Amino acid sequence: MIKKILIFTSFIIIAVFVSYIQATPMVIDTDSGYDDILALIYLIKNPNIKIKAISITNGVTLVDEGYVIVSKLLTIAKKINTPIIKGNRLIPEPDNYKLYRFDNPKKVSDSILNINEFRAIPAEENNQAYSLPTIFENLLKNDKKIILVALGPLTNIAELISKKPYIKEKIKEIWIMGGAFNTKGNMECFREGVRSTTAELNFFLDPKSADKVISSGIPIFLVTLDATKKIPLSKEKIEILTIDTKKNSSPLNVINNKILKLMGSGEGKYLWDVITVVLATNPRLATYRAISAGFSDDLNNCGVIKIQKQMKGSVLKTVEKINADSIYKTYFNKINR
Ligand SMILES: [Ca+2]
Repeated sequence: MIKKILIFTSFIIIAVFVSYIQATPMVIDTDSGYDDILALIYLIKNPNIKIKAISITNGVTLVDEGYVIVSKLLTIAKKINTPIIKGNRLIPEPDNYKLYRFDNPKKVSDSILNINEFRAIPAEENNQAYSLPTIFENLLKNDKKIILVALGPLTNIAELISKKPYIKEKIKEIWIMGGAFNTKGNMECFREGVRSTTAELNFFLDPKSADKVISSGIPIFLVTLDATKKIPLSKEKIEILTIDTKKNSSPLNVINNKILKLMGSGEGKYLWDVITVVLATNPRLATYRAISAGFSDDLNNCGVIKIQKQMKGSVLKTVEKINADSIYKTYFNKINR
């Protein structure tokens, strides 16, 4: 009997060890919106992913608000050792930026993330020496390349590449939620008398950084609005993704359900960042098209990207066909555990 237990225990140790060494190292940059939180829950619960750091960018929420949200989420998930980096606050704010702050960060941090009165880790308790360049400096010491996932405006990542260009070699690929090609954007922009509805929010908020990143030469997968619009968030989908907390009442599941309820279904509702992280961890759930893309010459043109005939930036891969049911199923299976 003892022998059997020993053999069984050895198997478990080996299995845990193998899954640990095979886990893909990932750094996440987020603007801490509703769908960002769901995407983080999915990655936290994914045993194939080792989150090396989370950096916070200005976007649908601001850096300081986002820091509270992410630090509370990590505390609830018992992952307090994951470095959280407060990113650059100096986003070049468009005139109408405030109009596009859809989410309600205070409601999220004060209510939804207050399960059992978990508190945010105050800034001084977390290691303020963290920065994206120092995190990558440390990661350079290991052989394995990092997958970078960008779920908000690309301010932090552009800064990282500019400050430490040699770090590019450490990045296997970047999965970016951003941009729109052949579809209407998700915001309206008025600049110099020109009205545009073609821009996507993340690129619109910091087009110069987006341009820098997609021209960086790092392999990039772009999950544009063209792709995410293929998977609208319907009432039925919300029901499918809602976890039966009577059977599985982990705090992250409760948060998943509350965020989905808060987001609601209907026109303009999508799980942009969830789709991005599910694909980043399961690229086979979509097909891709290699393109050459760049920004229109006028970077103030609301962050509109164009497919170019001439090779300007990196060769990017954009999502073409996407399997909606598999995306949702994969998300649900990973978090319902
Ligand atoms: Ca986001």
